[in-house]
Order: sequence, then C-alpha cells, then structure tokens
Amino acid sequence: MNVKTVVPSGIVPTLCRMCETHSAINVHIKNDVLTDITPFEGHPINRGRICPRGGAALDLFYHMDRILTPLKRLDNGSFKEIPYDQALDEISEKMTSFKKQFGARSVGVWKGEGLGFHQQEDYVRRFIHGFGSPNYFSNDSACYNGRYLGNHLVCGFWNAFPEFDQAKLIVLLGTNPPICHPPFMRELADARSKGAKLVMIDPRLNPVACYADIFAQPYPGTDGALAWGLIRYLVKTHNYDSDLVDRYAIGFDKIAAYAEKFTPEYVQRQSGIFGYVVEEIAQLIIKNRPDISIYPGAGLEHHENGVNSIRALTILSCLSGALGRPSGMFRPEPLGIRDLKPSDDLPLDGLGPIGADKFPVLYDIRRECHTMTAMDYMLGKGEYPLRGMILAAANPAVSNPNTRKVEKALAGLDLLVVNDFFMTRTARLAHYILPAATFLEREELHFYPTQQRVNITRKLARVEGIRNEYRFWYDLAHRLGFGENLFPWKEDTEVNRWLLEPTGLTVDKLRQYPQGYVYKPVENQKHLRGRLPTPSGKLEFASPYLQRLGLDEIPEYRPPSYRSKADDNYPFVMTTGARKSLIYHSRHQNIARFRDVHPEAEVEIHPADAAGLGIKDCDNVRVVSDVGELVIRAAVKQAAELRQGVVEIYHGWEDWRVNFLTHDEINDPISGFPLLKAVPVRIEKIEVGSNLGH
Ligand SMILES: Nc1nc2c(c(=O)[nH]1)N[C@H]1C(S)=C(S)[C@@H](COP(=O)(O)OP(=O)(O)OC[C@H]3O[C@@H](n4cnc5c(=O)[nH]c(N)nc54)[C@H](O)[C@@H]3O)O[C@H]1N2
Ligand SMILES: Nc1nc2c(c(=O)[nH]1)N[C@H]1C(S)=C(S)[C@@H](COP(=O)(O)OP(=O)(O)OC[C@H]3O[C@@H](n4cnc5c(=O)[nH]c(N)nc54)[C@H](O)[C@@H]3O)O[C@H]1N2
Ligand SMILES: [Mo]
Repeated sequence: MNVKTVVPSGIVPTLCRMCETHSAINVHIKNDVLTDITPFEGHPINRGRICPRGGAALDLFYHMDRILTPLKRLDNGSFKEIPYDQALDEISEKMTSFKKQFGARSVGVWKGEGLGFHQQEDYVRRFIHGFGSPNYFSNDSACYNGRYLGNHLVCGFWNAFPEFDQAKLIVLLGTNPPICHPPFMRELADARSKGAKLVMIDPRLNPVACYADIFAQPYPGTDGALAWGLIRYLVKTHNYDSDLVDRYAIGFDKIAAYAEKFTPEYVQRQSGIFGYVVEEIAQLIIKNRPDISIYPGAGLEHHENGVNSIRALTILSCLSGALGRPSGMFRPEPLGIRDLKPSDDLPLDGLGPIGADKFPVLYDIRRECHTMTAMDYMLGKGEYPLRGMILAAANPAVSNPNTRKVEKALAGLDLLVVNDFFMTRTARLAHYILPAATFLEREELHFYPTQQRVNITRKLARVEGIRNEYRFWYDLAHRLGFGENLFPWKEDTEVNRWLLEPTGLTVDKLRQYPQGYVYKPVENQKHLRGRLPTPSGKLEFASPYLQRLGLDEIPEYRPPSYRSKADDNYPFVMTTGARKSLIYHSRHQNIARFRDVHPEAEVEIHPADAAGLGIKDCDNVRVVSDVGELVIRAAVKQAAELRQGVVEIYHGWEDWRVNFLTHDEINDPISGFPLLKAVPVRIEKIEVGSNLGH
C-alpha cells in the first residue's frame, strides 16, 4: 500500500467519520505515515474524548484486506484486477447502453450509511439526477426517515440532535446512547448533575436504563399507545401549552377526542407498561415542561406503525411546550451554503421513481426511492426494468431485510458496481468493485445543527490507485457527458469553495477553527410560534396532507400485528439490531481486537423463556420466521435484561445474517420502513449432535 500524506508531518485536527457523531480527533502524521489518532481537546461535541471505534480508523486505513485496485468479476466468478480507467470506461459504456435501450431510469444509485447524510449523499444525488434517473436509494429506506417524517409531518422539521444538557426531563425511547451516540452521554451526565430526570423506554435493559428514574419495558411496537396515554393525561388535566394550541396548531380537537380511550389501564393492556408508571411519566412531563427532550431512536421507526408513534410523540413534545427550545424541538438555522442537490429545473418525478406510488410521502418529502421495492424491479416485477446499480458504502446483502431476495435481486442485475474497502457480502455479487477512500482521504463540510456550528474536515493522505468519492462521481459523470455541467470542480476543496462562497466564510478560515465555527448563536426560538414549514403553516396535529393521500389524518395507534393477530407457530417476538459497541452495522468484524470482544452472533433470550424451551446459555438454537431461519447461539439473559417473550439478534453479522428472517413486504405505510423490530418467530432447541444446517 503506497500512501502519500498531503499535509506536513505533525498533528492535524479533523473530524472522525466512524459514525455520524463526527467527534473531533487529532491525526498524527510522520513521514507519509498516519501514526495515531487521539482526541482533539477543544471541540464541544466530544470534549476531548473518543470512542474505541474512532481510534480504530487507522486499523481500517491500513487494513491488510483493504481493496486497493478495481476488480472485475469474470465469468467463472473470480475477480481480476483491472486499471481504474478501464473500470470506469466499461461501467459508463454499460450505463449508456442501458439508457439507450431502457431509458436512464433503468440505472439507480444507492448510498450506504458509510457515507453519512450530507455532502457525500448530495454528490450521489447530483450524479444520478445528472444521468437522468430519479432512482436514488439509500440506507434511509430503513434509517432516519421514519423519525424525520414523524417530526416533519407535525411541525415541518426535525431536530435530530437535541441539547440534552439543557433539559430538565429527558425521555428516551428505543435508543441506546452509550453504544450508539457516545457524546450524548456527557450531555445526559451534565443534565443529571443539574438535577434532570430521566425516563427510558425499551424492552431491553441498556446501560442508561440502569440509572434512569423510570425504566419501562414495553412490548415492541407499542410506544404509540404510551404516547397517546401521555397526551390524554396532559389534555385531561389541562396541563399543556394552550397558547400554542389555540394559535398555532390544527387538529387539537381531533387528537383530544381520539386520546380519550388511552386510559392508563388501556395503555397497560396495549403496551405492558403499568398504568401507574404511565401516570408517573405524565406527572414528570407536567412538572418539568417546557424543558423537555423526548427522543425516539431507531427502536421506534423499525415498525409497521413507527411513523404514527413518532408523530404522537412529536405532538406530545408540542403540547409540553418544547417547540423552539434547544433541548426540545429546535429548528437549526442554516448557514446558507450553496446546495449540491439537484435543482428543480430538471424534475424527474414523471419518470416513475421506484416506490413513489407505494410510499408517496417518502418520495414527496425526502426525494428518496424505496430499496425494498427496488428488489422487485431488479427481479423484473416492476413497471420497468432496473438493470444497473451503483452502490457506494452500502452492504445490503447484510443490512436490507429478506436477504435471500436481496441476493437474488442483486445477482440478477446486468451491472452491479460496489464502491467499498472490503470484499463484503454485497461486493461478492458485484461485476465491478471500486476501491473506496476513507474519510481521511476527503475534505468536506460538516454541520452540528443544534449548535449552529460548522467544521471542515481535512484531506490527509492519498493511497495510490484509490480515488475518493467525489473524484469517482466526477470521473464517471465526465465520461457520461454531464461532468462539465454538474461536476466542474476537479477536487473536493474546489467544491467546498463553491459551496461556501455565498456565506463569506472560506475554506482557509474554517481550517483555523478545528473546534468548529459558530455561525449563529443558539437561543430559544420564539419565531417558531409564527409560520411553520408545514403545508398549513401551523403545527399539524391532524394532517390534511396525509388525509388526501388516504393515510391516517391523525397518528392513530394500531397494535403491531404480532399482537393483534397472534400466530401460535411464532410465539416470540424478535427485535433486531440493538447496536454493539465495537461493531458498526456490518463493519469492523475484520478488526481482530474488536472481534475478540464480539466473537459470535447470539440470540438474547429471557431466562424463563429459555427454561421453558429447555435451552441453556450457549446452546445452539434455530430461530424461525415465516421468511427464513437462522442457527445461532443462545445468550440467556438475566430476567430484568429483556421483556419476557422478546428475543433480540444483532443485524450486522456477515456470517449470521438476521435479515434472512425479516420481512421486506410488511412496511410502515408512511415511511415504507420494513418491520425489523417486531418479527414473529419461534425458537427451536437443537439437540446435540444434530446437523446445524449452516
Ligand atoms: N456502535 C454502534 N453505534 C451505532 C451504530 C452501530 O451499528 N454501532 N449504528 C448507527 C446508526 S446508523 C443508527 S440508526 C443508530 C441507532 O441508534 P439508536 O437510535 O440509539 O437505536 P439502537 O441502538 O438501534 O437502539 C434501539 C433500542 O431500541 C430498543 N427497541 C426495539 N424495539 C423497540 C420498541 O418497539 N420500543 C422501544 N421503546 N424500544 C425498542 C432496542 O432494544 C434497543 O435497545 O446508531 C448509530 N450508532
Ligand atoms: N435487521 C436490521 N437491519 C437493519 C437495521 C436494524 O436495526 N435491524 N438497521 C438499519 C440501519 S439504521 C442502517 S443505517 C442500515 C445500514 O446499512 P448499510 O448502509 O448497508 O451499512 P453497513 O452494513 O455498515 O455497510 C456500509 C459499507 O460501507 C463501507 N464504507 C464505510 N465507509 C465508507 C466510505 O467512506 N466510502 C465507501 N465507499 N464505503 C465505505 C463499509 O466497508 C461497509 O461495507 O442497516 C439497516 N438494517
Ligand atoms: Mo441507521
């Protein structure tokens, strides 16, 4: 591996992108070698701390299995190294021929979590738009959009990163901050030291639950009932922001009437959370409002009723008066950089974006196609053929639901291009694999929205033979004839100059602010009590927009189907994807010291359930859903660690893919999200000596 650093030896502050938190780090550089990563002290987001995954960025950078040359799959299934330009020539030729034969929409792109959600995503969107196809896909068919839409539909925006340390009450539902968002922990600790109360709602005990004032374990998929129970309590006792409701909300009467039935007893029957606990949470809200953070995590959106649960929680936040407060529903003001996303002068909506007919809200609000429907198109069951896909930083053969179908669909494409560091399960199916550059090889702008703070990351090194993400899209766009128009900048610093131009800030200036540059001080936002960015300009407790689409006008609660239509064949309910500290979706299983900590997949099971099945800790069991099955080791937990009847399996294992068991066709009607966290399953004990069926 031939590495050339592009900054002088020394210690260079930049941002980590081993997760979306973007902690500030120092990269130590000596004579063309990146020698170490340590925390950068002065940034308020991580305050001089980094997690072990941040420290492991160099393990990835220098990993011996890292792909360093483009690979082409041969007819016999093996891969051959080819020059980069040859790979791009062949890919662009194929794309051009599909375009001629079937139209541009026969090609799509798919951005994975590895690229994040901002500038890198915008390149991908810009590229496919320039090609003329509406088919932009991403991991957001199963991440983030459920929460985005749940909030957006009520108030027109979503504050994904509340300032917990300014709250007097924090209610966390279906999230696991110490594992998933380590910097949230110092905010929680600060809030706690100032006396803030903490409520944690999760069927599974997590580290934060251990020190919460209230920890309640609902049946998966029933948080909506709890939200409505809390709404009812606030309304019944007249403890809500009535000025806000009277002047700035539509639909209050409808939600007040609907909430009636959610008595504490009813909520208890639906969710399993004791009625008196519901009342205690409601009283905490009343006592501490409006300084309240109500934060739903991914645990709420991976359900067939996820968006409505999140809408109901957003309404609850509004009623508590949290609108416009940094701890609650803050609407970050943008810096005003230029927009890389394709402009509306070339609308492609008429070309049948995949999934827009089934999930119109997802496309309308997010301009995003639906990955699960894409599989049907690849398999020839769509309205038109989808023949080519470019995947950047995504591993859907592990991460998308219904793995068997995903593999069949991807394997049947005429062109599958995968841009990644490693030979992943998905890359194995590709016709071309392009070697990816790490975040240490690119420069991009990053925003911390609630702090109204911007950073620029540093490009530190080049690895011979590897082009970074921007350059990949640039080179391909130029071959396809729209480069001059849409990708005129030769490298990412030029892009950043163009982006920043209208703001008066410069790349050089931002480089002098490794702690980030606050472009506007944060204050409580009274102006949000004026016009909101919803269709009516008001808080939409009831949504005329959704009603017009034939969807729920108010966020009605529908029990998850494993509870409303219980099937004796599948007596357990499986949640998936509770994150592991050292693994990131399918990433880092190839870092030996991390693998030592998480050596093998396991199904977590309640001790009473295990005893009922005669299963002991570490026994192999077969987990069966009506989609597929998986043989896996049992981890028998302590009674408080899991609600009885619930089992949990992590989703990122390359060798134990839980998505063989998950449904791609049971979706939330608004977001289109798959059912990943309430899957009916049965557990079969495997007798010693029997065939494991691997
Ligand atoms: N180490 C690590 N960190 C990560 C990631 C990673 O893979 N590894 N992934 C990143 C990404 S992309 C994301 S989206 C975030 C997700 O991060 P979070 O939003 O914090 O979500 P999860 O860790 O998935 O936590 C989900 C929790 O929800 C619970 N849960 C499941 N079903 C329900 C339910 O119906 N109701 C309630 N109340 N709880 C439920 C689970 O038991 C679990 O504890 O993490 C990010 N951070
Ligand atoms: N059953 C179940 N399934 C789930 C979930 C769940 O909770 N349960 N969670 C869902 C969620 S929230 C998410 S976000 C998705 C994530 O799903 P994916 O986006 O598919 O995430 P990964 O599996 O981590 O795949 C990312 C790939 O990008 C590569 N990569 C990392 N950085 C870069 C980069 O800078 N450039 C390039 N080109 N490649 C890079 C990595 O090597 C890795 O192979 O999974 C979803 N799937
Ligand atoms: Mo995610």
